[in-house]
Amino acid sequence: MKNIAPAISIPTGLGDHKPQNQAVLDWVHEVELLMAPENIFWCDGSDREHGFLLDQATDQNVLIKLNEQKVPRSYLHRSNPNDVARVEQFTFICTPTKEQAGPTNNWSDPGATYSKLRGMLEGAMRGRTMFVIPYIMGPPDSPLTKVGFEITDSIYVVLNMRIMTRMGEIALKRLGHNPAAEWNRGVHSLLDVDPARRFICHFPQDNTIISVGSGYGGNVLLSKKCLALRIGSYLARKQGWLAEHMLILGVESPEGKKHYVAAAFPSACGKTNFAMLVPPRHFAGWKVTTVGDDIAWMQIRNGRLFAVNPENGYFGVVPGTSFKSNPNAMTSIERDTLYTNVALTADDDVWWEGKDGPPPDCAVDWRGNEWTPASTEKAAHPNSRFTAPCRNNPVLDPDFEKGEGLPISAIIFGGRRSDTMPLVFQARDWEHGTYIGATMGSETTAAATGAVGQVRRDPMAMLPFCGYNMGQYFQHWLEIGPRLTNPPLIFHVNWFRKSADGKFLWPGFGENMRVLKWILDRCEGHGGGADTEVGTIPRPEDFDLVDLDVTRETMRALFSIKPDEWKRELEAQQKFFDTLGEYMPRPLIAQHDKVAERFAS
Ligand code: OXD
Ligand code: MN
Repeated sequence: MKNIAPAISIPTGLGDHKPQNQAVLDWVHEVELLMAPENIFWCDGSDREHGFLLDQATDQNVLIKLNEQKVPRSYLHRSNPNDVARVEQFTFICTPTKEQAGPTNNWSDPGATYSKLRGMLEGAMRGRTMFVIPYIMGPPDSPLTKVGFEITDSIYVVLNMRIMTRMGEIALKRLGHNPAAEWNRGVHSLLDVDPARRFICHFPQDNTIISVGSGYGGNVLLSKKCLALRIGSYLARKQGWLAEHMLILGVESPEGKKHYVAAAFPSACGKTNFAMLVPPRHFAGWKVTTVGDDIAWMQIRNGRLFAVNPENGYFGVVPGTSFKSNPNAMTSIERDTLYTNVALTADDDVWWEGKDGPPPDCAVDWRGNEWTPASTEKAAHPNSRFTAPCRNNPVLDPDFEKGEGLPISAIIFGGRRSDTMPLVFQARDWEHGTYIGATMGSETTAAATGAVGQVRRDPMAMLPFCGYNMGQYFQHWLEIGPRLTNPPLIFHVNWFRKSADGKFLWPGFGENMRVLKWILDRCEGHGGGADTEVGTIPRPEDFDLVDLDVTRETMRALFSIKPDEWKRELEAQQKFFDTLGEYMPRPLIAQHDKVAERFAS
C-alpha cells in the first residue's frame, strides 16, 4: 500500500529542538519505540522551519500553492473524500467508569482502549517522519494557559497547528524542567485514513489524547476540540474554571464604553460571523472587536468572569463567507491561509459557494474533478474550511492577548431553530440562565458527519465537546453562580427562525447588532423588557428598528411564543433531562417545571 505520509529528509539545524523536560523526552521515546518512525522532527516554530515544511508539503502534493498575487502565502489542501468532518460516533471519552463520561458521550474502557490503539499504532510511522509539536493554548502570560505536545505524522497538521496555536520554543519555556508539570500528551497518526480505523479518544485522567485514522482538523488539531474543550472542560471542573464552546467579542459605544460578551452557538451556526460583526450604518461609531470565534476559557476574579481565547487562529467554515456576510473574515483569509476542500480556479485562486461575484466558468472541485456552474455537485465541500491567523483579522481586539482575560458582561446561548425560539430573550438570573443553556436545541450542520437539519439537544453547544458527565457539567455551572458577585447576564438568541413558507424572518449578520444593543442596554440597566413565560423579551419600544426593512408583523412573528411549539419543546427538554438520570441537578428540573407551569396557568 502507498505510504500517504512519506518521511522527509531533515536538514541539519532543523527539527532538533528538544525540551529539557525529562517527562516529555521519556514519553516521546516511548511513542517512538511503538510507532517506529523513520526519523523525528522536533518543531521550533521558526520561520525557517515554516518555509522548509511548506516546501516539503507542496513537493508531496499535500498542499497546492495558490496564486501569490491573489492570495499571498496561501495553500489548498484536498482531504480524502471520506474524511471531511468531525466523527462524533468515533469520538470516545475513556474514563475509569462509564458514568464518569455520562450518557451523552461514547465511552470506552481506558485499559482496553489503550491496548486497541497501541495495536493500531504499532509500526504505524514506519517510513514516515514523526513530528513533535510543542504548543501553548492561551495568551503567553495567562494563568489559564496550558501546555500541550502533539505527535503526528501529518505535515498538514503541523502547518495548521502553527496557525491555530502558539507553537514551538514558547511552549518549552512555559513548561520548564519540572517533570511533574501539567501538560497534555497528544498522539495522532493518519494510519491509512480508513473510516473503519478512525478513533478520537480522550483519557481525561491522564491528560492524554490519541487520534487515529483521520486528517480532518476537528479530529486531529488536538489543541482545539480535544484539549481546549474535552480535556479542558474536565480540568476546568477540577480546577474551578470554565472551558466553553463560545466566541468572545468586544463592543464599544461611540462614547467609548466597552463590554465583552461570550456566546455559545453550535458548530457552523455563525460564531465566526457574530465575533467579526460589522455594525450597520445606523450604528455609526459603534465598534465590534473579536477576541475569539470558537473557544472561551473563563476564570473568576473579583466576583466576575474573565475570558481568554486559548487559540491563535481561526478554523472556520468557508461556504457562505463573502464581503457581504463577513468582510472581516474575507480580509483575514486573503493571505497566510490554508484552505481545505474548496474549489481551485484556472488561475490558482480559490472559490466556494457564496463567495462574492459570479462563479468561475470552470474550476476543479474539492475532490479534484472538473467543475462548471452546470455541475450538480458542489464545488466546495459544505464543511470546507479556512485556517487563518488571528493577527490577520482587521478587528482583532487590542486586548486579545491580555493574560488576566476580559470581563464578561453577558453570556449568550443560541441555536439554529426554524421555529419556537424568539429572536432574543433574557434569563432571570444565573440559575435560570444555566437552565436555558442546558436545554439548548439546534438543527444539525455539516460540521459533523450524519444527517443535517435535525433538531437535537446541544446543551451550551457542548454536546460533542464535554469531556465528562453532562449532569456534573450542569452542576459545575450551578456552582459557579454563587461565586460571582457581578455575574454576566444570560440571554438566548435565534437568528434562524423561519416563516411558514420557509424564509428566514431575520436578516442576521450585521443586523444582529440590534439584538446586541438591547443586550447591552440590559447590562447597563436601562433597557426595557416584558416578562414572558420563557424570560424577558424587548417590547417594540425597547428594540431599535430604525433603517431596517423588517415589518412590525415580522417582528411579532420573530418574538411570538407559541404554546403548542413550547409544549413540544418542554417535552423534548424533559426527555433529555431524563437521560441524565440521577446526575441531573434538581434546580434545573425545577426551572423546567416552572416554565411548564407558566404555560399551564
Ligand atoms: C469547529 C466545530 O470546527 O465546532 O469549530 O466543529
Ligand atoms: Mn466549534
